[in-house]
This record gives sequence, C-alpha cells and structure tokens, in this order.
Amino acid sequence: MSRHTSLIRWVEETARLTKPDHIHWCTGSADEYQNFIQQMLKEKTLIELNQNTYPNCYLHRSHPSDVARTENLTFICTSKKEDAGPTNNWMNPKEAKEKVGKLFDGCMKGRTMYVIPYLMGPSGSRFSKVGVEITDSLYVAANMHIMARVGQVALNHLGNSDDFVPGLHSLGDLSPERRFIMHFPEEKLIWSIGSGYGGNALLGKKCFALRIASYMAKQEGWMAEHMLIIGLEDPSGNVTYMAAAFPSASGKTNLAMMIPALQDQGYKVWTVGDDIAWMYVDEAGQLRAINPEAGFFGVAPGTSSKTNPIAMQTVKKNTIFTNVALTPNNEPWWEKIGTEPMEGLIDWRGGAWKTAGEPAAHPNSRFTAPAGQCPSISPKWEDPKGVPISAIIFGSRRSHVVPLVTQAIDWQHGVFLGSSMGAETTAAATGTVGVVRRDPMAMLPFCGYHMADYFGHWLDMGKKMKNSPLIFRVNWFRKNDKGEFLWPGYGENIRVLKWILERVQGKGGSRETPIGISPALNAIDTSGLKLSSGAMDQLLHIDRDGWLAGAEAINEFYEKFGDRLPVELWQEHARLEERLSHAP
Ligand code: GTP
Ligand code: SPV
Ligand code: MN
Repeated sequence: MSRHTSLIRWVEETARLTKPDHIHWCTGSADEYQNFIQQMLKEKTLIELNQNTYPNCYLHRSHPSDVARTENLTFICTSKKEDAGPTNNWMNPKEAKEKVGKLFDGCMKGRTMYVIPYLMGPSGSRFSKVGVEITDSLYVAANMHIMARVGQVALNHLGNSDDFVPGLHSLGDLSPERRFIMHFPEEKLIWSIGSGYGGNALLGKKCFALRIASYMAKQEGWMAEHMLIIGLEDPSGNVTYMAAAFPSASGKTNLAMMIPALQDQGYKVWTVGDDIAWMYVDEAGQLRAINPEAGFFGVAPGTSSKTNPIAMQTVKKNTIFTNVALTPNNEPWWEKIGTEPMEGLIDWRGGAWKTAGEPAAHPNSRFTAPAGQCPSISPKWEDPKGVPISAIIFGSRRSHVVPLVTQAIDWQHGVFLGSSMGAETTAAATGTVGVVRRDPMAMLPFCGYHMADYFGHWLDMGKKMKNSPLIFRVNWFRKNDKGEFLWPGYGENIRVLKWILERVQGKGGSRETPIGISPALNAIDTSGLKLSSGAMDQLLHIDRDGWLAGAEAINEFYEKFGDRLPVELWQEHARLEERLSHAP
C-alpha cells in the first residue's frame, strides 16, 4: 500500500521483532472502523450501548491496574542525562532499547499488528505532522481513528518525505512491572508497552503531540503546548482567540465547550481544541495556533447537562466510553452526570455497584468523540493557518492563595507565572490526588526535554512576536473555610473571560498588586450571579503570607535547575519577593 521505503522498512523490522500473525495497514475508512468495532464486540473487549439513545456508542473496560497515565514509568531517553532535565525520568537510549526491546520480542505472537499512519493537524497545513503508530490493540486503533486523521490523508501529507514520527505500542502483558512509555526525542521515536490506556497508548496525543513535538518545536522555533484553544465571540460578533493551559483533569475541555452565562449579553465560545495547541509566529509576528487532534478524549465524571451541555451532546453518538458505569438501560453513567445512581448499576469494573462511597465510574473514566460533531466547533478549527492568539491563560486547581484572575505585567512576567504555577494533582495520572506540586505551563509530565531550556524557549518566542498575547493566571478552584468552592465555575467562567477580553481590547478596570495586575473593584461582571457575601473579596484576596510561602516553594523548584534556569526568571522571582515585602 505504501511507497514509502523507510516506513516499509520500519514496519518490516518491527514485525521481525514482535512476530505478529497478521499485519493490517489502516486505511482510516468508516468501514474499517465498523469492522474494528464488530471484532471487539465479538472478542468482548467492547460492549454495545443502547443504540436508540446512544447510536454507534460503545463501552470499553480497561484492565483495573491500567486506568491512567503512569508518570513514574514514562521516560525521556536522550543520549545525555542532563538534556532530559531534573523533572523527567531518564534512561540511556541504548539501555532503554535493550531493556524494552526484550519485552517487544515476540509480543505480538498470535495477534494482529495494526499499522496506523496518522496526521496531526488539519490536512493541507504546513504545521501538520505525520506519525505512524504500530499497535496490537484494536481499542487503540479505533480510538486513533477518532483522535487523529488516519490513513491515506497522512500518507498524502508525507508525500516523498521520510519525515514521520514512528511509535511502537504493544499491550504486552499489561503488568505495571513491565510497563514502559519511552521517548527518544533525538530520533523522534516512541516505544510504549504494557498499557492500553489513553495517553500511554494513543501515541499521537501526549507522546507525539507534546513530548516529541515540544522537542521538535524548540529546535524549529515553534511551540507544542498542553492547551485548549477557543474563539470568544463578543456581543458585536468579533471573535478573539485564546489558548489556555490547565493540568490534566483541571478544566480544559469544560472551558473549551463552555456555554457562557451572561446569555443576554450575547457572548459565545467556539471550540477549536480542548487539549493540545501547536503554535507558531507568522510573518507578521502574530502568534497562531492549530489543534493537532481530531477528537476529544475527555474526562466523564462531573460532565452533565448543567456543567457542560455541549460535551453531553457531543458524546451522544459515535463515541467510545472507557471505564464509565453502565445503567440497566445500557446507557453510560458517571458521578455527577445529573441522575442518581440506580438499582442495577454496573460499575466500571463490570460488577454490580454496591459499595457506597466507591465511585461507580472510575474518576479518570473518559469519552472519545469526534471533534467535528461538537455543536460549538469553530468554523476555523481546521483552518490550515490556525487562529491568531490574543491571550494565553494559565490555570490550575488551588484551594488556597491563588486568586480568581491575575494579569501578567508583560511577557516575561507571564512566563514567570506559567513556569512557577503550583497545581493540585488529579486522577488523570496514578499517584496521590490533591497534593500541590509545581506544574509549569501544565507541562510537567509532557515536556520532552530540559524544563529550564523550555522556559528559555518561551522567553525567546516572546521576542519573535510583534504584539505578544497578554498572559493571565486563573483559578476556578479556590475554597472557603468549609472546603466549598467559592466560585461557581463552568459557564460562569465567562465573567473572567470577559475581563480578559476587555484587557486585550485595552479596556477593563485594573489595579496593580504585588503578584501582578488584578481586576479593579467591580471590574468582574457579577450581574445576576448569586455569590455568598464576601465571596468575591475572598476570590480576589491576595494572601501575603501564602504568597511568601509560595515564593519559597518557587525558589526550591527553580534551584533544581541550577545554572540552566534563565536569569530572567530569577529576576522575576526577586521582583515578586520585593513587591511582597512592601505590601501591607
Ligand atoms: P484532561 O483531559 O485530563 O487534560 O482534563 P481537562 O483539563 O480537559 O479537564 P476537564 O475539563 O475534563 O475537567 C476535569 C474535571 O474538572 C471535571 O470533573 C470537571 O467537571 C471539573 N471542572 C471543570 N471546570 C470546572 C470549573 O470551572 N469549576 C469546578 N469546580 N470544576 C470544574
Ligand atoms: C491528560 O491526562 O492530560 C489527558 C488524558 O488529556 S491522556 O490522554 O491520558 O493523557
Ligand atoms: Mn490533557
């Protein structure tokens, strides 16, 4: 099927190593997708959902020990250890290949090997890139059909070039003892074994579009970021594009599909992407972004027709659900979907749900749905030139200290805000949930090289832009003394976006504070919003002691990078401490 010699050679070599019974080259056609579905139904790795209410929707249950990304088993294998940096796990490439190569040896015996050429980014865009994933998982192949542009479109984009990112994936024996997610950025190669879940196994997503792509982006002068992209339409009909980085399970999909409150004022949010942005500076010095993905791999729990009606409509057809619960009516169910758990509910493991206190759906259960069927999808989502970005937003879960919104003083201060962002951990990765760690630009688990060089790259990119986007820090997750969220979030977040838009337009009341530019009193539109008394004050309050402790945590984090940390960031750190020391 393919005339690409290096691709064919890699497929043959891989087949010799993994020894599959059959090789299937994916065409990406609708028929092929249906064949995959039928085969999984037969093998019982997929369950048919209620075809009247959820046409062409299915449920998959992953192995109970394989339900989230495993950061401790994810490695950046650069030839020099220092190039991976202090925030990544590192293994010597030769050692990695020996160790993991043994696991791949014969791992596909009795199985079919699927070869999936795929395109990340719109067809016809010079910023799109080709990957080829080899996998022995039909679930992965079906998900890739939704998440990327699969088949001939990718080979056409490749043309006569050999420039594709190879990714080898096998379920192996699914044992966490023999699970490795390996990246070889210098060769643009990915090897993943022992997991069938999400970002561990759909190699176009975090492995290619972030870890390998961030490395390429640094070399080639562009940016690969863990960001949603939206167009915010204002009452006059103008659309302003924004990109926003939040850590995993911290609100990107929700913000990207928001139905804004303030309906009477006529704001609308258009979805361009919900997880990853590839950005470059155009000839005019304008930052532009494309969404490299073609689908959404979104968190199910918490999604309801109240919080995210657009997502609820998006997953009503052609969707694969993973690790959600199942109702007696064969419909998907999860916590906070909007209905109470019912008699006969089957939990995510496939047993009768009875354990009160235990969630029926896994906290990291997900849906995979085609982006094109999202009711709020932007008319520009496949524009080969991407969309112009006017604001960059950093956000994370912080119960305390971090106010609802702060504007950075300038690009350099914005890079400081992003690089020093603290975030509470979530169920999207294995490990403890709710502990604060530094998660720079929401990229801690996804940067394919030394994080200090990544910060330097951000500073350099700013210098290439004519009108660099304004940078903001937001926090929807601040809590009161009773542990309740102070801010209603979801559609009400438009009130913060409205202020951000006003700042972009040179309006919007503001005041200087030690941590940056805050909204002036009453500059956030709270019309029609029922907040408990004093909530807004608490949301915007600058907790001086909390920030001094925060500055100390940043100090500790920055020190890990030694001399490699750009001096500009130390400067910003010193300025923050200086301003705090003068604050009342
Ligand atoms: P990844 O796909 O892992 O990268 O996650 P994401 O950043 O897209 O997060 P998502 O939008 O899926 O939200 C994750 C969880 O946070 C869901 O349970 C949401 O209901 C919840 N959430 C999202 N936005 C808000 C908000 O504004 N306020 C509150 N309180 N919760 C929110
Ligand atoms: C994330 O964890 O940020 C995700 C889900 O978007 S996964 O594809 O598993 O990385
Ligand atoms: Mn994500």
